[in-house]
Amino acid sequence: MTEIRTVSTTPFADQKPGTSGLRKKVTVFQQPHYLENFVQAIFDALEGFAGQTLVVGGDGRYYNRQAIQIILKMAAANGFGRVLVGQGGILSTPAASCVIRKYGAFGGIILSASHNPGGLDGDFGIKYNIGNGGPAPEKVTNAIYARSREITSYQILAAADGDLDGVGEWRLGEMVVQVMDSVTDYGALMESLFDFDRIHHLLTHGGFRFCYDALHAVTGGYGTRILGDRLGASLDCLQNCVPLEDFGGGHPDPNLVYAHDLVAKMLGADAPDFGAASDGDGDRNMVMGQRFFVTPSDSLAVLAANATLVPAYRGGLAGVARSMPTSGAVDRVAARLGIECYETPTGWKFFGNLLDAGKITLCGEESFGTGSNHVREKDGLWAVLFWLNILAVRQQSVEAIVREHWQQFGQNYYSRHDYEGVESERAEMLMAELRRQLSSLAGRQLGGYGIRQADDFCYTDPIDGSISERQGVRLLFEDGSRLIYRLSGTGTEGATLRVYLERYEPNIARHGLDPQVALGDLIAIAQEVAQITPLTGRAEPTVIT
Ligand code: VG1
Ligand code: CO
Repeated sequence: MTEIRTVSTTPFADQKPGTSGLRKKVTVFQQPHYLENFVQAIFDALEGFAGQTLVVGGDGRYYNRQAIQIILKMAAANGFGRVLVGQGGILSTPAASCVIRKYGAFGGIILSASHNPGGLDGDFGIKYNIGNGGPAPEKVTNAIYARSREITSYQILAAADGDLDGVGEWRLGEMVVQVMDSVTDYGALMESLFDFDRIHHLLTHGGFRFCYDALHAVTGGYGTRILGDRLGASLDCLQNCVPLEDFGGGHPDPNLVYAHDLVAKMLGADAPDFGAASDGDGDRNMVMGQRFFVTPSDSLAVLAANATLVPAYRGGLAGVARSMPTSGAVDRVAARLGIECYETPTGWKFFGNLLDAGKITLCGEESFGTGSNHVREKDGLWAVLFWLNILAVRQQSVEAIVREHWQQFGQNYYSRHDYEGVESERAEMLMAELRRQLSSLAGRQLGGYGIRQADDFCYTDPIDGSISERQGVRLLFEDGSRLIYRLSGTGTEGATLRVYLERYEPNIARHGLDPQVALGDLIAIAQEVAQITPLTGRAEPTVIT
């Protein structure tokens, strides 16, 4: 007989989910009852899951396996009927979303701190996704947080750990645990969207050279199986594709700073034609051509403009959406196509309603996230396949495609400056000071730029009417340029100030400059208005993307 134990506990005050779930140091999660409290708070915030299916998987980082064993026993004790878990505890974030949808699960628990470093000294994270496969909306995360503040006990089955490594089924009390191959369902979904024959031909004929870097994170297995085994990419195209619990000591964040091996290769003399990387949990992507970087905002716009070249989107797009700080490049494509473009707060959870209602087909964020209605998460490998499909059809270089795009639509120069690890109080003070100035900023001239509007972004969900306030301070200039300030909701140490800069350039003769030069005036204004150096003590950003 397996016994359900009710364990007494006391609340932790810091279990408020951020932009994408609860993220903390591994050592915080390892405290007695810490993970259990949060998982019980999730279950307590939900209704009607008795006998239903839960999906569980993670990015394979340190503590993934231990956490999954705990979650399985708690799911059994709380009355779930079945848990689908990825083999070895592995499911990329988009694969988890795919599995939740495909099998009509009640929801899913995804274990990931995404692009944050892993290992004993690194970060861990957990988030809940609802039955549409997407991150829980704010009303659910708020309920989970509220519950975590008053929790007094949790329920867990007294049972031995089970086998996560063999595909198959076993029982935990009344509940069935089904260990499933981590790649099969997701791979089949990709094959249903893209022209795999054409991509296979591109990768195996005509000397096209390609490099995919999994940064030793979760997409190692997905890349090897889908790009390698299925699409014929040779092994030397697949770099850092062995997933490691600590990501090999690296920072699994696909950008110009952290994806250094790939970037060096793509900027080198003998660069491949196409390079791409994904992050810790497989939902982000970076795309590069030969000695050419594609900004994520441009990537979204190029995918939207070329969508009908891909089987899944041949019939056209219902609409598109981007997060507020993402550049307006995709807005111009939407205007040309005569479709709606929605502007949402930062974080994928805000796209879910628009996707469910069929208002949008593609969406994306400046933070290397792009996705579509095929799942309810952003999807790194999907974006790579989308680009490969376009390249296979157009038979042009990445640079030629992007430059042609700028000729047609103009170029939205864009950059994000991050100030990481700032003392929280100083960062809060900086934001408070900016908010205090808002009313006096509108109408002012700063270094030749007139401010048309200054506000704190507030979003009303067009589907359910829910309101999300204080989503970022915006300075909108007369010429369409924008400056945005917000604090990160995914960090685990101090605060990260993000400054987003954008300027539109219609003149072809001025395209393709170094964005830091093209945005020079705005960068100076951004530092001046927010008093970044005096208030944070930082002369320079830590990461520029
Ligand atoms: C960051 C990004 C945001 C993204 C979020 C989760 O959030 O800016 O666009 O949705 O990470 O991505 P923040 O609050 O730190 O700016 V992931 O790949 O970490 O799940
Ligand atoms: Co991620």
